[in-house]
Amino acid sequence: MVGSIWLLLQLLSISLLSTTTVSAATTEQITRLRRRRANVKDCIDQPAGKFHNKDDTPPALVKLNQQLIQRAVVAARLSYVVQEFNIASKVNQYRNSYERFDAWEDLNDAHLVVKHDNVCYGVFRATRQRNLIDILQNIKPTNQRVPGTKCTVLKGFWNGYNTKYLSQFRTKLRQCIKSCNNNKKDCPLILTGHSQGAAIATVATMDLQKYKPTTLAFAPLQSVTNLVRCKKSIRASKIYNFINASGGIYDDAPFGSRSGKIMGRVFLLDEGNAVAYLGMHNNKPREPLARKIHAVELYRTRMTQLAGSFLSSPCSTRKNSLKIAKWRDGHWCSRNDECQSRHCSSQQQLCTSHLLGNKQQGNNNAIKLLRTSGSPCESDAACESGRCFRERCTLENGKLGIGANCVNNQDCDSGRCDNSGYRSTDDDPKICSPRRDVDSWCHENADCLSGNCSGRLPFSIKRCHS
Ligand SMILES: *[C@@H]1O[C@H](CO)[C@@H](O)[C@H](O)[C@H]1NC(C)=O
Ligand SMILES: CC(=O)N[C@H]1CO[C@H](CO)[C@@H](O)[C@@H]1O
Repeated sequence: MVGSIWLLLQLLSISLLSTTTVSAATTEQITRLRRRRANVKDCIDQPAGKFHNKDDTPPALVKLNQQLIQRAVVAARLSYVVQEFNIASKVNQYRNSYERFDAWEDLNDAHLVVKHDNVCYGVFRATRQRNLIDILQNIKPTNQRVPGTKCTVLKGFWNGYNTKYLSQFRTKLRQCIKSCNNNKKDCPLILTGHSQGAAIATVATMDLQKYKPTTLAFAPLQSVTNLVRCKKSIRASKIYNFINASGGIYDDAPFGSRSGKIMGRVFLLDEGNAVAYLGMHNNKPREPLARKIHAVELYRTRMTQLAGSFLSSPCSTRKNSLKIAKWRDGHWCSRNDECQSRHCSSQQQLCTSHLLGNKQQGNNNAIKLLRTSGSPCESDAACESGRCFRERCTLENGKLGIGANCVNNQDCDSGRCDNSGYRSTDDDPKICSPRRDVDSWCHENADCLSGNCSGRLPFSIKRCHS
């Protein structure tokens, strides 16, 4: 019972952090974070074979092309738009900016069909002020077969998809997909959402396989309950899951469930420009976790940065695609599967080169690579930024980035040192946390850029006010 109350609180706080409105100031603030130049070492292949453990396979490699990243920028923006209150009443306004825009919502869920640059997007809303029964449905380990498929999912996510407006949604989506007919081809379909919305997008992927969708899931909750059987009947390689990690800390929402799984490719996005590809269906737990880095606007910002980093990246190949491998030596880590070298030093929580018998080829030098922001350190000289503070490498301005352990607000580039939001106990560590813009949920004044966190009624949920 205590366990399920705890889970309930966790889900409630997911909903609190998921809902925001456009946060220009936060975006600005994050953009201000000095971004590392991608290092060539981030994208070179390691030689196959001779890894530390016999069982280790060479690092998985995947290419993300520019087109996909550009669509991911649009998808992340729409995952944010779908959170807006009364979105269904703003359809006319949005029709000025998109080729098509339809929206449906009820108390708990919302779906969008949007056409932009001849691509159709199906977009799903994350948990909001859900009624308690509905939240309990998310954690109740009941499964639901997705009709017409071999897949079963947690029932709460099926309910989130199977709304009373589902048939209208399907109709508009089909009309959108057929609206590119002049060149005899369907419009491509992207399914997307953040958090619970990302889990619902995964359910939609099963239902809408006939349109060969590409799925862009930001910080997905784990939804699939028969992964082994389901993944064979779905084009799972077209599902891309993006998970935020910053300063050695991981978004906790995608790692919370014991009964469901993430399906498809899994990517970790750090606070700089490095992306780690963890391979297909990677559901391994990572630590430490924080709720504070789950906020949807952070994903939107990060996708935009990723698109921006394309042209300057030494990793782009001539076909305009970015080769994504794993993190290089000197990058913080939690598990071996995040590192190019396949070795995450457990003492240091740092990717270190661990190839055997290759000393003369200079692999030991790799250990001396300068450490990235948020990585553990003992001396200034170890860090790319030239500053080691509270045992973490700082950003180039000498302040700690989001996710790094801190003591005072002044330690942090964001100006906010707060509990990680993962445990609601006294030993919850303090980390540099984002500050949020007007209308975002908050707990206290210092959470807000405006410094005013208040609720209209004595017991209403608090938001940042100007
Ligand atoms: C904070 O915002 C609320 C709502 O707009 C307002 O009533 C209140 O006066 C503000 N408080 C401060 C200290 O500005
Ligand atoms: C992938 C992603 O969204 N990363 C972000 C995680 O959060 C920090 C700030 O809280 C951002 O700086 C990262 O860009």
